[in-house]
Formats: sequence, structure tokens, C-alpha cells
Amino acid sequence: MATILDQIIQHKRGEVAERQSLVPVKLLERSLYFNTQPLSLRHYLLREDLSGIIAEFKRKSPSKGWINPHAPVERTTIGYMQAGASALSILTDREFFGGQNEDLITARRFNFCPILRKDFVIDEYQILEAKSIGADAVLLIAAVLTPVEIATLGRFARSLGMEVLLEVHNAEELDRSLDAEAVNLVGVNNRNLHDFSMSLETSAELAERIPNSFVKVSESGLSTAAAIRQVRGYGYRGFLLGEAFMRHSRPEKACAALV
Ligand code: IGP
Repeated sequence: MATILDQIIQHKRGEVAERQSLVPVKLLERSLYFNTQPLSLRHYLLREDLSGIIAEFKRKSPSKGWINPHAPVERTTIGYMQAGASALSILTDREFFGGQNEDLITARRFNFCPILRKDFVIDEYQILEAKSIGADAVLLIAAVLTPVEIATLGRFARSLGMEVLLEVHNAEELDRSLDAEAVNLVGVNNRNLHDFSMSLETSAELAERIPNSFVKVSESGLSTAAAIRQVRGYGYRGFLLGEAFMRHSRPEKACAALV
């Protein structure tokens, strides 16, 4: 049976082909942001004066359904940063997460901080697109990419000055995907994208297998300051939180309460 991840990737292939025929690479390269220097997510996460929190803007998800269809991007992202988040993660997938590129463009317009474009990257076109809308970093998900794809896509993003967060869920994905020239941050997803089961033990188990040259990010299922302290103790310097904030009508207030 096709898992949700298979469905997302299948849909994404069609979407990328469609987008590509609508907006050719030549046009992306002429965008305002194309020649600007991205901010370093790594540096922001390692700064001792910041929280390490990557605050996510996510309207819905396959595991939770609608989380928050109403919160405006401007107020939420500005509020996240004023609350003390280190960076933003913006879901741009429309079909499964209710996002759009325009959300990232809006967040970019109002915030000076690293912005991660959260989507399912399978093609270099999406990396050019990320750059053209002002993203500083892209996500590559090991569960849906071969080692060669990770190396190629990651190096391509790096060649454009962006940083790459590699997402893994188990030791096998980690061991086959680590490429220092393609990836500079490693995210351990506490949520299994195949069956949505969640455990902070995943962060505990994988921490020591990740060389210290990569900045470690713990993703998903974090909702309290205690949980963040716990994974910080395992060596993580980045903490990606979405639902814990977005399930409130004013997500930025939930962020302020936690930082
Ligand atoms: C945030 P949570 O449990 O705080 O809402 O999780 C983030 O980690 C999650 O949205 C996520 C994600 C992804 C979404 C992690 N990896 C890949 C889409 C694609």
C-alpha cells in the first residue's frame, strides 16, 4: 500500500512539472532575491544569545488535519521573531500542508532571520525556486531521496549559497545520506513520516551518530521547555516546533510563552 509519503512525492512530481512549464528557470533567476546572499541558519542556531528555536508556520498536516487555517503569516512570523525564535520554517506545500510560496515571500518581506523553505524537494528546479523567493535554507528528506540525489541536490543548493538541512529518522538513513559537501545541518525527525508515530527517543538514539561538524536539529513533537532542555542535553542546537505553536489561535503568543 502506498504510504502518505509516496502520495506526497507522486503529487509533487506533477506539481513541479506544471510549475516548471509556467515559470521557466530564466525567470526565477531574474527575481529580486536571486542575487542576494542568504543568511546562515547554522550561525543563527549556534549563537548563544538566541533560543535555537526554528518556529514553523504550518496550517495543516496529513497527520493532524487542519491545525490553524486563519493565523496570518505576517503577524505570526513577526511575533515568532519578537518572541525570540532564531529562525523560521515556512511550509510551502499546498496540497498536504495548506501552504504556498507566497507565505514565504510574505515572511521574507517582514523578517530579517534565516528562513527554511519546508517542502518536499525532489528536483533542482525547486531549489532555484526556493532561492528566488528568498529562502536561506532548504530541507532534503532522506526517506524520499537516494544518496546520489541528496549529494546532487545538496551541492546545488550550496552552490547557490543556501544551507541544507538533511532530515533523517533512523540510523540507516543517516549513514547512507551524510555528505559534508551537500549538507550542513542534520535534522532528526521524531515523527516517523510513514506511520506518524512519535518519540523523542529517536533524537536521543541518533545524536551520537551525527558528527559534530553538522549542526544538529531536533524536529517534531517538541512542545515544552523541558523537552527542549532534554534534547539540548543530547547535543541538539536547533529545535523545530510547529504544532505546539500553530494549534493556538495566536501562535506567536504560544512561542513567547515557551522561549
Ligand atoms: C514540526 P511539530 O510536531 O512541532 O508540528 O513538527 C516539524 O518538525 C514538522 O512539521 C516536519 C515536517 C517535515 C513537515 C518535520 N519534517 C517534513 C513537512 C515535511
